[in-house]
Amino acid sequence: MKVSRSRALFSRAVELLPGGVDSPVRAFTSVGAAPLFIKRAAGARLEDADGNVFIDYVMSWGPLIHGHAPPGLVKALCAAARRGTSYGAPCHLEVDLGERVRRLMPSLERLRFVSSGTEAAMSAIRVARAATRRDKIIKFEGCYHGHADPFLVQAGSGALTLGVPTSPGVTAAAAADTLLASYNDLESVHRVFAANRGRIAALIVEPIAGNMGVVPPADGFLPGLREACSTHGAVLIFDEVISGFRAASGGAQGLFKIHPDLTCLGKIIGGGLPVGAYGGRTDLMNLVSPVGPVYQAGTLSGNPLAMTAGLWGLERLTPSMYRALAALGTRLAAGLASAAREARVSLQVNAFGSVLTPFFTDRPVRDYRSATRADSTKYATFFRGMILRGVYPPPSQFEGWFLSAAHTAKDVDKTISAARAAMREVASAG
Ligand code: HOZ
Repeated sequence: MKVSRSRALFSRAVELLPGGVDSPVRAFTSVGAAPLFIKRAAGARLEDADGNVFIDYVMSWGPLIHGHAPPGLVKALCAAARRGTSYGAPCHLEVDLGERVRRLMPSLERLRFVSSGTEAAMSAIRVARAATRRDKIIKFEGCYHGHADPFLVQAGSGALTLGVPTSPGVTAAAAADTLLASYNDLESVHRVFAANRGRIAALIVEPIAGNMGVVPPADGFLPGLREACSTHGAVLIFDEVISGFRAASGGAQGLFKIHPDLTCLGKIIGGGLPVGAYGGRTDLMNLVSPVGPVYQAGTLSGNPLAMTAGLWGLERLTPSMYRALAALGTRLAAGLASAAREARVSLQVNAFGSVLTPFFTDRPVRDYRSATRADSTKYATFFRGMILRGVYPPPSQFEGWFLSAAHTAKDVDKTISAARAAMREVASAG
């Protein structure tokens, strides 16, 4: 495989950007490779600077449920750009997209658009603290809610991948206000509430964990969280940055029929452009400036291009599309599992609709501890084997693989053939 152009770009990039990248997992550090620089993408395919073409399973980490650069979206964006790229003033697109989000997720009675999931989560926490006049929050080990200080304590995603789940630079005071519980373990939640009576402002959770790899909620876990928050007067925040409009058109909250007090959204509501949103109960959201005193603002919030892309994408979510995506997810999960069995490699595939993670471990993965038992070295060998065969999986054991409406059964079957060969390499590497 030719990589000279990517290598040359990477040499320039490392002299400029920390690690040569603008977001850590992309550096391929944990998979023992150098990053490929992408030149273009269309449908389910990525093409790198050297002209290598890959079936993409990163899909910009989730938002591209319709695939890369669908022609209709590109047309809508060009038309929107001709009308201006940023106003710093309200526009009808924010209202249109907001109404559509609320129709799909009625718990968002009021919402505010921001530019990333990180902003959404840190703003939601601020609102919860203001509403309850309490400081502490509960988060789960291995869940990731962006990179604001309160969340970089036992965090998932890149922080977990690179072995710094608790980041230096987070003050002791910020870390002390973040209390940890174990995902899928209601007892651990009850213990934290009991030990901190009257001091917990909010509990934030990925209702389907996606940042320690995919870990679905156990039966009763989400209803148990709802009940615990109501009992203790804490705000229940669902971080649906990954699960929102992925798990189902109403997100995980629609699927599991749980009504959170606040929800964080990102990625997919911008259809591949930078967007986030937080929203929920009217009484809570009315604390946000200018109605209330909780300050939060942003020049690019409600940006017309991002709103256009979000609307285009959400308007095209149909039940038949979710059925087709789930069928592809099942096909891929089964194919990866059987490739591993044939090569006698231990593998657990956790899947949820169109998102999945193959964990290199022989035991079920249901929380942070079991996720981190997975063998990242084996994943790295597998990853490199897949890249060499024209498949681009996430460059980390602890992330989700994302399918899109642009992937076909043929793409999935090609991926499974590549996985058979890559699994044999994993087996022979020992
Ligand atoms: N933290 C993101 C995945 N969960 C990765 C972001 C990126 O590198 O683009």
